[in-house]
Amino acid sequence: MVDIPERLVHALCESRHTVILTGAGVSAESGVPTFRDAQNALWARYRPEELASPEAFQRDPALVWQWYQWRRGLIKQARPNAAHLAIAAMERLLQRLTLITQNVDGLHQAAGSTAVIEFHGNIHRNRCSAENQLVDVDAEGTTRPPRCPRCEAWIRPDVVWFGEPIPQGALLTATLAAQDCDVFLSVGTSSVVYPAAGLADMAREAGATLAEVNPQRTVQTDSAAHVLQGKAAEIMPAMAAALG
Ligand code: BV8
Repeated sequence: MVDIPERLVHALCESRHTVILTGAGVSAESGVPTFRDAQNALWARYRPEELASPEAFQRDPALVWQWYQWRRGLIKQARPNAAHLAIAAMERLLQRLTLITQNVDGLHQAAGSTAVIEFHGNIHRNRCSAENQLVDVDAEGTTRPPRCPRCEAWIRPDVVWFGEPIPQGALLTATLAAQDCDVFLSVGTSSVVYPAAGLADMAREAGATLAEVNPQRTVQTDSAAHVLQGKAAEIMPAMAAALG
C-alpha cells in the first residue's frame, strides 16, 4: 500500500472543507484515454483543442459529432476504478468535500459520488446548439448530429468547448469552494486548461494546503505542499484508508 504523508493525513482529518479537483488521469485506469492521449490512430491527425470548439463544430459538425460518438463508445465500456471509488468514500470520511471534475465521463457519479461539479459538462447529455436546452435524443449509431425537434438546429454534446464559458453555477460553486477550503487535492490533471487550473492557485493563495496526485510532474507540482507521485487508483485508496 502506498504511504501517505502523516502531515497530509492530519491536515485532511482536521480540514473543515476539502476540495478535490480531478482530470482525465483519474479515468485513465478505467480505460478512458486522457485528453492529451485520447487521439488514437483514427484521430491522431487532430489535436483535441481543434475538435472541442464551436468553430470546429460550425465548420464540420459531422466530424466533431463522430469524435464524440467514438469517445462515448469508449466511455460506455468504462467502469469506475479504485480512484473513483476512494473519492466517493472520502465524501463520508471527510468533514466536508467538494468534488470538482473536468471529466465529462460521469464516472464519479457512477462510483457513488453525490455532489459532483461537472466543470466541463457531461458527454452523456445533448443540447440544442441554438437554444442551449437539453434535448433527449437517441444518438446511437448516428454519424452526424441529429436536428433539434423544436428548431431544427444541430444537436451538440452538453460539454464546454474551448473558448466557451464554464456553466455559471459550476464556476461560482467551484470558486467559492476553492476560496474556502483548508485542503485542495489536484488529482490526475495536467493543470493546463483554465479556468479549472486556476482553482488550485486560488485555494493556495487563500491559505489552503495544496496536494497533487499525478505520475508526472505538472506546472502545479512546485506549488504543492505534498506531491504524491503515482497513479490515482493506487494513491487515492491509500489516502481513503489512512482517513478511515
Ligand atoms: C474559457 C470538455 C472564456 C470537452 C474541455 C485561446 C482562445 C480561447 C480560449 C483560450 C485561449 N487560450 C487560453 C484559453 C483558455 C482555454 C484554455 O485553457 N486553453 C488551454 C489549451 C491553454 N480555456 C477555455 O477555453 C475554457 N473557457 O476560457 O472561456 C470565456 C469566458 C466568458 C465568455 C466566453 C469565454 C474552457 C475550457 C474547457 C475545454 N473543455 N473538456 C471535451 O471533453 O470534449 S478541456 C479537457 O482538457 C478536459 O476537460 C480537461 O479539462 C482538459 C485537460 O485535460 P486533463 O483532464 O488535465 O487531462 P490531460 O490529458 O491534460 O492530463 C491528464 C493528466 O493525468 C496528466 O497530467 C497525466 O500525467 C495524468 N495521469 C495519467 N495517468 C494517470 C494520471 N494521473 C493520475 N493517475 C493516473 N493513472
